[in-house]
Amino acid sequence: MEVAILGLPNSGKTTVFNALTRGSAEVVPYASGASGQSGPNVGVARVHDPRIDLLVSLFSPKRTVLSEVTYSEVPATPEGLGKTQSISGLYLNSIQRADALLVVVRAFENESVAHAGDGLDPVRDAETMLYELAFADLEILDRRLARLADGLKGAKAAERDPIAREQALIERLKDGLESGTHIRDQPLARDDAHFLEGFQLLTAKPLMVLLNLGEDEAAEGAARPESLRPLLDERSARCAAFCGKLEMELSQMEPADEQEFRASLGLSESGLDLMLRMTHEVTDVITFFTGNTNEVRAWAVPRGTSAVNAAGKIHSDMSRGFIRAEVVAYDDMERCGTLAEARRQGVLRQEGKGYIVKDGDIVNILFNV
Ligand SMILES: Nc1nc2c(ncn2[C@@H]2O[C@H](COP(=O)(O)OP(=O)(O)OP(=O)(O)O)[C@@H](O)[C@H]2O)c(=O)[nH]1
Ligand SMILES: [Mg+2]
Repeated sequence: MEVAILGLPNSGKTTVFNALTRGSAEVVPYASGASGQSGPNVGVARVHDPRIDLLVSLFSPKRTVLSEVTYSEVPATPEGLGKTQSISGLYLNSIQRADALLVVVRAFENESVAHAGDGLDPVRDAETMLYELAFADLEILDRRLARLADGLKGAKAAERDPIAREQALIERLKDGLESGTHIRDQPLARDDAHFLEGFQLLTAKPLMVLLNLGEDEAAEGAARPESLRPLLDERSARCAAFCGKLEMELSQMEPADEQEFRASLGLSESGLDLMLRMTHEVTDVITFFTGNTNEVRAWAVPRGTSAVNAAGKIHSDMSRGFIRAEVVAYDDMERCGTLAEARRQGVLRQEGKGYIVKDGDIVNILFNV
């Protein structure tokens, strides 16, 4: 799972990136118009799903492996942003690869850090970024239209129909984008949606917006996304708020100190946990678990994944030689306490290839190669 972090210059992208990855990428306020960063920052966050503790107590494994989310910070080019040229070339590719987008919006006052626009205005900045994403897609679609027009020139009669259909689809998507409707929010037939996946359009991706609050507002986190409601309500984007700078400092402390400090500030959930939860929600990912005395592990897969595909995620041999899956729901396992008891109570189920894995399932794949 990969999330691209983007936003206007000095919105706090690197700060948030560090908070999420416990990283130490250089945080530099740009003043002269040149971002200090030369390429994307890439780092990994581990998803601390508390349910894994139950498996650890069941199996006492040699090691415990959590699922991961990769965050990459996409640098902004100050001269381009807001002028529809920002997302292009090299950076476009790294955003296109991502499974979801996280737009960081500046909501902190800091006189020593230059503003991308004219003074502090999170709603304006969020809107700018939404337009930037739409413009990037318009460019992708225009390039495709030009290719289709070329293709039409030499096309035989039988080839004309599909080309014309695609042209009509793209024109319709463009109309929507031009009036500010992201592709994610445009009605699409299932076939069309599937066809469009190959284009890796930015506004088709799940979107999260993070208000980067000032230190003095950190405790108001939960209430602040309200200000973005009018902008995001009809846009199926998720919004959260925290103070990136504080979260970055907290993430670099020893866990015990971090907890104590967090409590003293009146902060509950960490910024990292909040973002990971939101990332799983917008990408519609579920977590299943595997366990034995060697390793306990959490796996993130798209909702709707079948048992045989889940097995393939663990190892290709397991899907090739799949016999069946033994499955216990997390709640049943918690209640029963041991696998033997789960078996006795009949909640350890035998499932076939087509079983749709549920969030929290504890899965043991039986296979033969
Ligand atoms: N007071 C305050 N300052 C912050 C906060 N978040 C970021 N900053 C400061 O803003 C400046 C820019 O932060 P970065 O995280 O480098 O911003 P960026 O979006 O990565 O910037 P570019 O990559 O240069 O576009 C730094 O000096 C940060 O310390 C915050 O929550 N509060
Ligand atoms: Mg940066």
